[in-house]
Amino acid sequence: MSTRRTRTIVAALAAVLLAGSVAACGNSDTGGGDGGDGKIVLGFSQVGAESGWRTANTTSIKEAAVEAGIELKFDDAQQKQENQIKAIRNFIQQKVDVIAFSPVVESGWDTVLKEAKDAGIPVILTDRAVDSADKSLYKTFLGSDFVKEGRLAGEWLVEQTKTATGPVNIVELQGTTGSAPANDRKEGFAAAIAANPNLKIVASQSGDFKRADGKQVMEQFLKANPDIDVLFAHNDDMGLGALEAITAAGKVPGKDITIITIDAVKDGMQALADGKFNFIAECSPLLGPQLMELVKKVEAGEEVPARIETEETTFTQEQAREALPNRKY
Ligand code: GYE
Repeated sequence: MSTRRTRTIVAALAAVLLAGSVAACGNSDTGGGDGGDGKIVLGFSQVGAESGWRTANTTSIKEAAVEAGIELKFDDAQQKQENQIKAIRNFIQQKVDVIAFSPVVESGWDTVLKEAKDAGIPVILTDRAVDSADKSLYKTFLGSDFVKEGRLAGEWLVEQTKTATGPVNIVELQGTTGSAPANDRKEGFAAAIAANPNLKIVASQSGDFKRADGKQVMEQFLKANPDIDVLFAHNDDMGLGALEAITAAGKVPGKDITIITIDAVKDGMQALADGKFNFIAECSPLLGPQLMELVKKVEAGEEVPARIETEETTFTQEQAREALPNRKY
């Protein structure tokens, strides 16, 4: 092979390699537009892994991203707002195409959301809302109506206790302090039970949506209040934790104490079918497929509705027994 020809091949190879590295560098710089293979890049900041609901929600989002051909950058904030803000700033720096997140608490998002807006990256809220007055900071909010869930729980109790002649003592296990579902479920429940003056909330405290905390707070409730008729827990997990405290106190859950929860994850539905819980207002964690649809639309610059509500139902013990065999999460 002549030296000249060798030199030409080497030069051609070098050009190809150079072009390749420029393209690669362009990808990591821009990140956005595509993940190097034409894919939309979605940065998702998850609340944490505090409950069965959250685990099912994470699975739904990861599976739906694969299904939709969307490259997912997933971050678990371990229930800390500062971690979520950090994750969102990272996504902005990486120039992802779309940012979605489930805000752990409602307030304190304006600054970071403005940063995303200034960077031209659309934001989608999933599951939980923010209380920002400026609605232009996000494209849409996909999730449940938490006030309605609390109301449905309260209305069921009002119906069950309509013949009660004396006071009905209720204890409430609230979700994470400052979170939309805790604020809204409390509000909806309180509004509904106001229909019957016999219904009284005698203690209300946060169990942070976690099983261990639900157990611990219920122990305190039981010590301080000898006469508890009803437990309203803002999610199944706290209710499940409370079951242990109730049993340990020598009471029969579902009989001595009526238990109402929200979510309807498998373990909760099992407790309901077993007669340990009495009523669950459903909150669906399966938001993944709808989220991916929205990601595609906002990335393409299409208009999307400002609010998309999840469809949900409620379960009595009998309905739980029927639904349980087909329950996916
Ligand atoms: O009810 C609870 C979870 O934000 C709807 O968060 C969600 C709530 C859900 O930890 O179990």
